[in-house]
Amino acid sequence: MNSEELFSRAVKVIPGGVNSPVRAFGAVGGKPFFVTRAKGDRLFDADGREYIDYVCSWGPCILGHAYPEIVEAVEKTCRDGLTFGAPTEREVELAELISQAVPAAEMVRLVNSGTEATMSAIRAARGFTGRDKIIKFRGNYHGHSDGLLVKAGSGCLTGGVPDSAGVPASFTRETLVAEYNDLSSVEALFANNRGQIACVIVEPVAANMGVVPPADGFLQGLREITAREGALLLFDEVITGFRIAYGGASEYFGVTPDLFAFGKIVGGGMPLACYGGRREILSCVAPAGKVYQAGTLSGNPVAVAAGLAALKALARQKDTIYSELDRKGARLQKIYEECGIAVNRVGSLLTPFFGVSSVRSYADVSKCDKEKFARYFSAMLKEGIYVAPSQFEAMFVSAAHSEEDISRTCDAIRRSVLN
Ligand code: KE4
Repeated sequence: MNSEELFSRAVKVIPGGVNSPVRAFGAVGGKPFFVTRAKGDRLFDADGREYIDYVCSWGPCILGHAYPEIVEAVEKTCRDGLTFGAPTEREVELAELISQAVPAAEMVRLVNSGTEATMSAIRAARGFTGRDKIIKFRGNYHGHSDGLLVKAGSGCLTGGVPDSAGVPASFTRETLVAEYNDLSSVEALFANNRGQIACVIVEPVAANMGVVPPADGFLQGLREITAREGALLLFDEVITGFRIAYGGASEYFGVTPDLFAFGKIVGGGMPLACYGGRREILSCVAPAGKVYQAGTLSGNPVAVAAGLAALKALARQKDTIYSELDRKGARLQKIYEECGIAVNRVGSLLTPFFGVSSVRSYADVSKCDKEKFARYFSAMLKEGIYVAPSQFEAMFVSAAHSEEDISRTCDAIRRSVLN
């Protein structure tokens, strides 16, 4: 079956025909292609087309698709059983590896998705502080748990519903919203909710309203304000973790939060994420403490094997791979700039913004020309280049993107931004 036929079949049995809204091409028109396989930086669809892929499954595939060491680890592990629901040595090894990469993550708990990781980290923050309120930032996306579907980014922003139906007002009453890169908005919320805020959750590099880097001093400011107020700082590193540096954003920016959420890369492409942080906080999590959190497949051997293989490969290459990714990202950024397109980049994460001259905040993002983006997206797809089907997402460069493919992409960008 071709993609059109598969989509007609899918919409009859899956909401919107997809298992995650942002895949549906809703913001760019047309219907999604269906993938048959992927290898390196290439995706192949059911219509016989091949694309250079800059979605990389929304971040996990930093080493490229079907990375041999990860595939071999998964194949080998499967043969000894898929899941036990009992502890295994390799879960301990992965937790130790994450903690070695990010020393401030003294303890970690493995879960199955970024949503679970942020939701659970917030519960730990509330359990540890005894406080109920949290602060998030407009345009940041932290997964789809009820309390975080407030002025959210990513697919919520793409679909024009930054909140969500089905979430009772009482579930979001404790969620306060600040403005990204605006410390005064954070100070004001603390002033009006003194002693009630358990944590501030932030994407250390916003990537779900397009890429918006933290302004100088923003993250350090959050660190100082939360420490002063007795609140915890939670870095949602589901995208930035092991992406912008082997030690993630806390290494890259030199700011240490109390709690972390990791996902995507940490699972090597399999459903695995984790939350972690200071030992005294994580010691509140059951069964060590009274903050309950659980999961049938948490730490399952196959996903852990993929995560271990991915992190070991990154650890082995960490002195070269991140500078290489940064250089490739810079090549793409340069072309957008030469074409007069605003572009933000941190390492191998970047977003071109259409219809605006610069983007430093959610307010800037909200002025983007989404129709111009949609025309650019379609033109790139015709060139065989697949970028995220939304102005409010990131481009991800992987180690598998060859110089030749980057050059081909640059040529495609020059032609596609003229639409
Ligand atoms: P998951 O539950 O999708 O594994 O992770 C949620 C999440 C948490 N935190 C951040 C910073 C995230 O970016 C995400 C998920 N990212 C989106 C893309 N921007 C996933 C793609 C999708 O929703 O299909």
